[in-house]
Amino acid sequence: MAIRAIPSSREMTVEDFKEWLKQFDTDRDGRISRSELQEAIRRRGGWFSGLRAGRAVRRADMDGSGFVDDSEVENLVAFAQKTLGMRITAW
Ligand SMILES: [Ca+2]
Repeated sequence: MAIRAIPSSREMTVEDFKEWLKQFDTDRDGRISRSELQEAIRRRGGWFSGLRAGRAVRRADMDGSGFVDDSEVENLVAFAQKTLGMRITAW
């Protein structure tokens, strides 16, 4: 599976962000687990990815399932902007 590189100088939309994150849904259950998010952070060159991934999943996970499902992905946008330095626009 090829991971699409995100040019850091370019802004991405929330849809782009979802597409990017979907690449890390390795078990293809349509949800992002802590370990899947950890891999995404690692690809971005983030530090303390395990800790950050766990915290981010907990914060985004509104229904307490332990996963970030499709409707909760938007809750990761602020995290990605702040922690991963991604520039994400509303549309
Ligand atoms: Ca998954």
